Amino acid sequence: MSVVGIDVGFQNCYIAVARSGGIETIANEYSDRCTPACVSLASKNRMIGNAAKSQIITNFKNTVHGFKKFHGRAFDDPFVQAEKPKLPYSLHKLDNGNTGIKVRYLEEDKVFTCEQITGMLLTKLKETSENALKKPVVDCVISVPSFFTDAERRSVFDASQIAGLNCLRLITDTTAVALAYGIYKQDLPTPEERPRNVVFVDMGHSSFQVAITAFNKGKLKVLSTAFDPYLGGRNFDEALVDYFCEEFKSKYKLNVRDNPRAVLRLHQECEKLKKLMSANSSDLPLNIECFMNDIDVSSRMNRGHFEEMCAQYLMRVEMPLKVALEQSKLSRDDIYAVEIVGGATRIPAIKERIAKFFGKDVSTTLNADEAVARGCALQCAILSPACKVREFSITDVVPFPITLRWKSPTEDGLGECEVFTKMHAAPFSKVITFHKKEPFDLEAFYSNPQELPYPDHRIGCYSVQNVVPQPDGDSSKVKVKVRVNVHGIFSVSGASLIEKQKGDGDDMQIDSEPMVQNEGRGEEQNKMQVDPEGPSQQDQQSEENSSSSKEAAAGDKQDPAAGGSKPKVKVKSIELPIVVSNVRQLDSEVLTGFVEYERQMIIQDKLVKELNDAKNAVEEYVYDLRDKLCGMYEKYVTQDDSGRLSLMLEDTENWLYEDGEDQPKQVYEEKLDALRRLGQPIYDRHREHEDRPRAFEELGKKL
Ligand code: ATP
Ligand code: K
Ligand code: MG
Repeated sequence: MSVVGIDVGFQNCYIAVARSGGIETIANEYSDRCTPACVSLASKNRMIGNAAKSQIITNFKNTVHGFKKFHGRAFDDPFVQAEKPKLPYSLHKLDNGNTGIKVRYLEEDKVFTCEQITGMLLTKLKETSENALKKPVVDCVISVPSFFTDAERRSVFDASQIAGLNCLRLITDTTAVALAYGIYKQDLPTPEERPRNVVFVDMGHSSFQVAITAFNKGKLKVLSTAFDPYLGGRNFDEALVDYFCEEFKSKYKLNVRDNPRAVLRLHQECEKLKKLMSANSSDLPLNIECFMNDIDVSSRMNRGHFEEMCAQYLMRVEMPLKVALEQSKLSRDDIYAVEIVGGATRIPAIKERIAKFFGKDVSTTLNADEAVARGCALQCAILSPACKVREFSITDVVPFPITLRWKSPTEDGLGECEVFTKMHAAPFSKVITFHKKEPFDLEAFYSNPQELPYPDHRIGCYSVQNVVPQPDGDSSKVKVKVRVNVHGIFSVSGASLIEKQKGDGDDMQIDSEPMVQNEGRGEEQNKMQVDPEGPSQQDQQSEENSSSSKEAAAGDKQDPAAGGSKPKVKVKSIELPIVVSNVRQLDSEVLTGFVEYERQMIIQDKLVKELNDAKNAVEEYVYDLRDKLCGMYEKYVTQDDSGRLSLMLEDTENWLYEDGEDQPKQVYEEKLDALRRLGQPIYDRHREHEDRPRAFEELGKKL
């Protein structure tokens, strides 16, 4: 069982693994712990991560980056439409209306879904972790932004499946950070004491997230989350790019925007400049040689000017902090520390604004780049039965309230109820009881479309089938279980028809059960009862722990709304089928097809790699032997042989650049064998000569 945590960033991905007792962030084959979220498609293979990033400018039409926010989004989505003109690659409307990415791959025009592109990235991250752990990796935990809606989360989850991963949890970025912060803290207040409240702020390349979390020994509870999904480091890069585009227009008469390559280069330089300005407040140069039309461009920028230019973005830092604090119902004095992570929090003006709002210095206890991945790995360790970690319970929140609306064809039982309020604890299950004589439909949607950073507030439709009246013609009691699961995804997860009980009269009531995770082995349930229509949505906790029979528990439970006076009745419950529709997720056949296609692409990449390795081996041998023929092998080969061999090496070298440029692997292997047959005797003679004195020496010692 693998224990792997993956932070899939808009720009940068990190992997942490559990190894030899600790959590470690691991490096890829470039000795880089950061793997760029970048995929480049080519005529024979794909390049992913660092190799893809180096193609951004040369192969810009087929090098995909900045795709994280296309997850679960329609092509016509206003966000997608706003991004489209800024992208060097093409977007394409898929048959189902989703956003596709159009590239040239294997000499063909090809449209990939966002799930497939992220699937490719995850394949790379999976391989990197397999190389580090030296065993297959399947189980993992992946981070998502707190503001991701159901559609986006499902899409990321599908991507993980395409890559052959078993994602145990999609965890919120800031929750992962909170876990990485809290789990090692020895001095947290006991459960009876007042919790320690810590603010976590993460500004990455594309978004800004805030979470306020309460810690006690062995547990963390997220009190509130808030965000600006469209504020991140890239806004600051773009401000610089805009500025220099204008400047170069007047200074050099260059229309930079017309030249995608130039824009991409300018972007890279502006990002470097931005980072330099974080450490340096003096005037800094920007120079790009042969920028466009053979013109070298240069300019200058300083922090003060940069901050002026970015005032509109800096202004937006405060709002999510304010919202998070209000939602948490804490005051500034209740805050123990403000921990910042994410690359863009290194911008001094951002740090200052955060510190100013909370009236205290920000802390950088955690590694700003790796904390999310480390938290993911810790969560994965907690969820893995095979892994021993300190017990730590995590309670997250529902970022957007969810409402359920119900209707039946003939009965007039139309109604709705907010089943998950804003900042409700998650994961969480609730049981809702209906009284129905016929099948009925449930529609789930986010309660407040205007606050949703997503254009469609609908979550899905669920038809509860096979509902029939009781033998005496009365309504049947139908219990429907709804939940926000460990991934933060809503579902109607079950329905059952309960035999009639005397005294039922209410239209609907909700019983709720929070799920208390226990190292991932089954879900222990604390029964709670909530009356949704009651004035106070009070959670009455009855200390009943049952990890096994939910059905019996549900049946045995007294009707909370009907007063406690009725006798308990043993009842029978019948599972009802639910037909799910309008949920934004890949069809299972489509997903299966993508899984298979990803496997083929992996094989193709492997073949290309083996071919390249075989070709490189020939080239290396040529250079190596040529060097040695005039060096250490000189004494062990006749002049004639050496001359003949040199000629052959030269022929081979030329061949590699001409006819031998593009040959099957076997041809290179045969070529290498032929060369080795000639080189080996020389090598052997040299070796023998080297070994002889040593053998004598050994013999001498013994005598
Ligand atoms: P997201 O969280 O939005 O998905 P991400 O996780 O890929 O994105 P990070 O890796 O946290 O983002 O941060 C990347 C951003 O931080 C980039 O915009 C980068 O330019 C910026 N950044 C990194 N170092 C610095 C620095 N020293 N000064 C200013 N900005 C920086
Ligand atoms: K990241
Ligand atoms: Mg991030």
